[in-house]
Amino acid sequence: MTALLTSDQVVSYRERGWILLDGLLELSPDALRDAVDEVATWGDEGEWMNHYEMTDYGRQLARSENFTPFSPALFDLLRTGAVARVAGELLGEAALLYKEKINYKLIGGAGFSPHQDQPAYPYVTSVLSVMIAVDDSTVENGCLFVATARHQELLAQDERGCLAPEVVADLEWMPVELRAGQTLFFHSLTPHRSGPNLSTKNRRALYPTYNGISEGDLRDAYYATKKDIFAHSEASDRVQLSLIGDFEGRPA
Ligand SMILES: O=C(O)CCC(=O)C(=O)O
Repeated sequence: MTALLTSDQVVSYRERGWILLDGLLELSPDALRDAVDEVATWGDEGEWMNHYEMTDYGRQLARSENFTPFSPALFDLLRTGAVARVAGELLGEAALLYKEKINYKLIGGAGFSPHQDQPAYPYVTSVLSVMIAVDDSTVENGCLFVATARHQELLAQDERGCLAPEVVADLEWMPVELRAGQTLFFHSLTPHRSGPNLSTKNRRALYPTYNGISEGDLRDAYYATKKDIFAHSEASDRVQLSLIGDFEGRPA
């Protein structure tokens, strides 16, 4: 199979810790929006997981995850399509889907504290995060900010598993705006954060995470662990979406 990335693109990713790609998806932006809108209508009775947040506009859906077994369009997009192939080229071996989520960030939705993803991913070391923009993602509606070329090590953390304040102050943060249908691949140690959605439109994004095939198929183990931890977690001032406390949303 011919490579989808040039060797310059792979080198750039390895140096910078992220790469933005255009024109990769098999689905048009409209078809992508339809598939994500459908997941949002499923309700809470099922094997997928939905999480809610309180906003100034009321209780809103913040995240859905574990949906690819029930959405043929998103299964193909995330498991068998070009996104997984590029993830494999960046990991240096075939990529398996470790987990998948939709961050809805509807109008008034909260942002994410500065963090690295790796501490939220038990079991895997060779792992890659991806953001697929469902809506245009801008500074106003809460796009990602990243720190370039800072993915060589796990940086100091606070008690939530996010980056320690002195680390955050030391990093150079750069906004990465995406148009709907564009794809951002970033290393699991690339520091990133995002603000709230202060615009008048929703900012939905899909986030598949891949691990290298040499570490095995760990998706079921990840969701079993997550459901168990969430079933026993205590109430907090923030909604728990992840195995670290990166989400700044209020409990609903
Ligand atoms: O969707 C966003 O704004 C940021 C998401 C993020 O950093 C995460 O889910 O780990």
